[in-house]
Amino acid sequence: MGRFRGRSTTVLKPKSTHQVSQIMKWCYDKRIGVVPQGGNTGLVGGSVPINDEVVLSLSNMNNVRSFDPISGILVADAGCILQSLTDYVAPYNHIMPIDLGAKGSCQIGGNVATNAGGLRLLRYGSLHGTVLGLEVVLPDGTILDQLTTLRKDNTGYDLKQLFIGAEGTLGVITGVSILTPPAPQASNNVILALPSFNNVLPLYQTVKRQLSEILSAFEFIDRTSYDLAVKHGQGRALSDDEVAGAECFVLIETSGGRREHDEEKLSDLLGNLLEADKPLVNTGVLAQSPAQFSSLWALREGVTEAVSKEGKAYKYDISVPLSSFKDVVDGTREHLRAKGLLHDKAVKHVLGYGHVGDGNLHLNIVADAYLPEIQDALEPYVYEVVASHRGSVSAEHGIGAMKTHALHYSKSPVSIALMKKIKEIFDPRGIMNPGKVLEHD
Ligand code: FAD
Ligand code: S2G
Ligand code: ZN
Repeated sequence: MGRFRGRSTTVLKPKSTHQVSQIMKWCYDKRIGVVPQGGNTGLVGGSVPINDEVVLSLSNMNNVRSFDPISGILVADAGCILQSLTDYVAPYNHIMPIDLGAKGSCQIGGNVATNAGGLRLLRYGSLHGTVLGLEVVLPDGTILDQLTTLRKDNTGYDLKQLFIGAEGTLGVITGVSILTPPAPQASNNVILALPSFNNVLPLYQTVKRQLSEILSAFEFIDRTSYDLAVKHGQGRALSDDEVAGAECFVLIETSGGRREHDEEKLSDLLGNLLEADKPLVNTGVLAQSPAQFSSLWALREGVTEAVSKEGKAYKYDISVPLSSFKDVVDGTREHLRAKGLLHDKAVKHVLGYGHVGDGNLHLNIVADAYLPEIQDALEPYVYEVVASHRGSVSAEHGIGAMKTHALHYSKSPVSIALMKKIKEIFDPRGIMNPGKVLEHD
């Protein structure tokens, strides 16, 4: 995403696990740094060399190894693009347990390496639960074959969990075994315009209660996010007067077993919301067709692209209590205003959107240009705000190169020391994605 540039001289694109093993053996012996690269959609600089490390791209390892339509267990090369796997399992009436705006480019190996969250985590959980096994090439070239398709295997330490979210710092993921859920018989979505952010929490409680098992996504975008998405052609879900007076928006998705049943539940919900004495929402648009279903999602998924078209983005992917989402966005805006940085030649917008059910806020600051005074105003300010809420400085995008200095805001010295011991065990020569996740002593 623009901010991170490397100077690598060599990109290797192996076609097999054996070739990855050969490459790692060579680089281990020669003490050459290696950066595993998937779709390069990461947002914290994890897939970009810091110096002249070799880039090891998994793009040429993109075959499905097996799929069991009964269990839904898929075994695929790490370089398979998420959208390709989604298309592969669809005819079998299965879906991938993960969905994110980068699905057209990101690879399942990169998703696992970053423990990507995304739009379906609320319903299908994290990759720590859906990944059944991994094949990993260790820094010295050893192939660790844990590519089990067993649902249960309680035999010793669950080593695969270490590589989920390790961001390529412990080994190269070459194969993934993942449980894909059955495709819902019926999916629907609705976008709701809220007069006040304060209504999001009570709305979330109402929606969880009324939709219960069919609720599969509950996404939030503030007014600035919505306006930028519309400005940059990411869809126009609501008319101007439907948008008037809206402070923020919520996108709800349902995925269930019977369309009539789900639609009845959704219509009842919408009716109750709009007829309440003190309505939590101004209005809502229920998707009436697959095209409209997609366009509602496009608006939410398109915020990232709209932000990058609007200017230079400072992105903070944080976990904080839902009740503080708005305060964190407004507080950051006021902090920048107090520093005299809120004007067209510096910071143009401060906006927030994200995955409500996961307590994950994407705080984005859009500037005219990357300026040291903006960076200095934002850090450590944002990280201290997150720490004051006992939140996480990285909810789903990882640490990469961008946040190594901020890890201590969310992990204790004891935790960081143990992580360094684990890194030492797997990568004693420090060739695996050097400079990412953990700071050098
Ligand atoms: P890359 O960017 O290539 O690499 C990411 C990290 O993983 C690097 O550290 C790299 O070294 C390592 N890596 C990659 N492949 C391997 C491998 N095979 N073995 C070992 N290490 C490897 N993220 C979310 O969590 N949720 C979202 O909702 C979300 N939405 C996004 C929307 C857009 C439009 C964009 C651009 C990004 C979004 N992201 C999101 C961030 C990004 O898409 C994810 O982090 C994704 O999982 C990265 O996958 P990738 O294949 O592009 O990995
Ligand atoms: C999302 C995408 C990246 C960003 O849209 O859920 O994870 O911060 C984000 O724009
Ligand atoms: Zn996200």
